[in-house]
Amino acid sequence: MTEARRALITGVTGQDGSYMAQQLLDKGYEVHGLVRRSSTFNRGRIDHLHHDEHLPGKNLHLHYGDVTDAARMHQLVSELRPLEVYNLAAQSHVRVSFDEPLYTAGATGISTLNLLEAIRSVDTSIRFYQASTSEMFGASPPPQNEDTPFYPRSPYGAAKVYSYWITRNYREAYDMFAVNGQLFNHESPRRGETFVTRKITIAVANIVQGEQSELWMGNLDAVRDWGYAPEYTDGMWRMLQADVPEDFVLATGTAYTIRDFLAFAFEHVGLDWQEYVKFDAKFLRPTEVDELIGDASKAKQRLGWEATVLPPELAKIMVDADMARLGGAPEGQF
Ligand code: NAP
Ligand code: F7E
Repeated sequence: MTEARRALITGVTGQDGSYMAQQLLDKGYEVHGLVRRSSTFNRGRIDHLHHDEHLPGKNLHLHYGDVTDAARMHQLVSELRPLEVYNLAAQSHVRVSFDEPLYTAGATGISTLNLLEAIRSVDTSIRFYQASTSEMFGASPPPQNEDTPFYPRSPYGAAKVYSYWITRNYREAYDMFAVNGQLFNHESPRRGETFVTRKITIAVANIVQGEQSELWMGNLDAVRDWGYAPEYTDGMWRMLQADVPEDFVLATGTAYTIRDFLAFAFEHVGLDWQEYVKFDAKFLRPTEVDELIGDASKAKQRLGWEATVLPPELAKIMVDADMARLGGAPEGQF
């Protein structure tokens, strides 16, 4: 019997980490995930994958750790010797990064170096995926692709630019298979509840149930390119299977405003969003990213990757899941 391929995922408890773990397990990988110790359990998105690692066929193993802890990253890479590392951990909320810029610089920026240094000293053949983002393009006009200059508009975007360049530098300096996925917004029923799409779909479900009557929001004019998260984690995996290490944009190429997404979500249950949505300036950002529209033609050509779920359908998937949750459906279903 051949040995299972081993992968390490940081951020395994997050939206993308949970889909990545699920997909790698389905491919027969032995999956190791990094989890943060917290006083309450933070594993709702992976519980269905993890019930008991002593059971046969359960191949997900969790390890306590924090990506800001260089010694722990070195120890884990050295003990596990994974074939692939997916670095998905980050303080990922743009608005929050204005409140906690220094923390974000460490958790979203410098921490990437901890993993790259661990790989450099343990085994440079370990393949490394860095979760880069369209937020790095910021104010650069669309459509944005791999050649678009960076112009970050938040401490989060600036921290991710550092991670992008240090990943490229290690690829060039040490001949490592270290790549950046420059991913545009991707959403799902597992999306964090304070990101705009999920905030909207939870509100729709609550309103239908009579548990909410108003939805307070910020800038509704921003344009985003929203895709479906499980398709994007598949794209990450494809990047690490390529013959040569390269950076790729993943996006749908579609452009909708927050207003459009509100309309998709509310109309799905026969409601008019304008009757519920109110403005609260606390949801504005000191500097906004006005328009992100990705051009993923390189990923289509070289990886055979293409987004198929587009925002109108995505909104329906998310509203249906939040309605089912309120009706008592188990988390693992989504
Ligand atoms: P997410 O749901 O916010 O998940 C972030 C994960 O990182 C969680 O598992 C979190 O753990 C973990 N984490 C945070 N700080 C950590 C630390 N110091 N040490 C260890 N773990 C830590 O984010 P996501 O949407 O899945 O995104 C995954 C990655 O892609 C992130 O790096 C994000 O910045 C990037 N990205 C996301 C998008 C998008 O649209 N979703 C687009 C481009 C790039 P807890 O569960 O304990 O909080
Ligand atoms: O905001 C506007 C807000 O927080 C989208 C992260 O995954 O994608 C994400 O970053 C837009 C912004 O995502 C509210 O001003 C209006 O223009 O859902 P978001 P984001 O900032 O685009 C990128 C690619 C990442 O890498 C990040 O990790 O929606 N907006 N009203 C609002 N946003 C929020 N959160 N809440 C509101 O009430």
